Amino acid sequence: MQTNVVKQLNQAMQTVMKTARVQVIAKMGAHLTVAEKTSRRDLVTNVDHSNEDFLVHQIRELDPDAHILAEEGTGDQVDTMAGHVWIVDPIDGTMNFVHQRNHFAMMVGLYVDGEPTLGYIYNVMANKLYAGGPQIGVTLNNEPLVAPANLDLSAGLFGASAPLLIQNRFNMQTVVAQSLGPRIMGSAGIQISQVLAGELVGYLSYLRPWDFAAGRVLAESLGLVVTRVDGTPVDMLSSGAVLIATKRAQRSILAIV
Ligand code: 2AM
Ligand code: CA
Ligand code: CA
Ligand code: CA
Repeated sequence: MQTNVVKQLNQAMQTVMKTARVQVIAKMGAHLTVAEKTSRRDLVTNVDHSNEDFLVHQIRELDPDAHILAEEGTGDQVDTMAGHVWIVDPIDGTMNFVHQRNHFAMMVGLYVDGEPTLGYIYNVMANKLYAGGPQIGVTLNNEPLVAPANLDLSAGLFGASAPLLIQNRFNMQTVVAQSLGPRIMGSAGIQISQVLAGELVGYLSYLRPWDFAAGRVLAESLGLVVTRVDGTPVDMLSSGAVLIATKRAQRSILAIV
């Protein structure tokens, strides 16, 4: 896409995200309807649905011919990355949203013929909007975000996922032991944004496409690496363990997992 088109789309999407934030905060104050999806730890609320409806509708207005992959099913059946594909997670960290009314994010990523193009991670209650892409750079609340220092695993905090750490999948306890310590937030979006900000040297979790679509765009734009645990490339149509890290931390982590 031409850079000026990307810039226009970016401005429009930032406005959409800010509107969505205001709506979500308003609805969060009222009664939530909470349902279990696959287990008592896998929740969906009326606000996940209403925010997804809103985001999908707004994206259709901005980019009518695009395909949209959205977690709660409002979008399209997407089985190819050809053309424009938007990937939407309306509330990331639904468990936090329900039990803490805090520490959740909304995320949107745009891929054009499979190429990471635009990404948005909005930490709603902290009011931190990470936005941008490889052509236009990354901003935090409209200020340019500097690429994080290329710290090794031993020099930083590591973003863990509770199930992987408890079960020691991918040797995660050793990974954590070599870092300065584990941090667990319960929101992939927030933990990825902490890698973007240089607060974590890496994050490893089992993720679905909407959990890391936005984060991948933003991370790669900042010189961070996003791969499977064996170092192979990710693709946006499959689920699995994903590592987002500095280049140095990634090398150390791949040698452990
Ligand atoms: P979600 O809130 O959008 O479902 C911690 O639960 C993190 O892992 C959240 O970012 C959550 O996203 C994500 N996640 C992915 N798959 C999940 C699952 N099956 N159950 C709970 N959380 C899941
Ligand atoms: Ca979910
Ligand atoms: Ca999610
Ligand atoms: Ca979600």
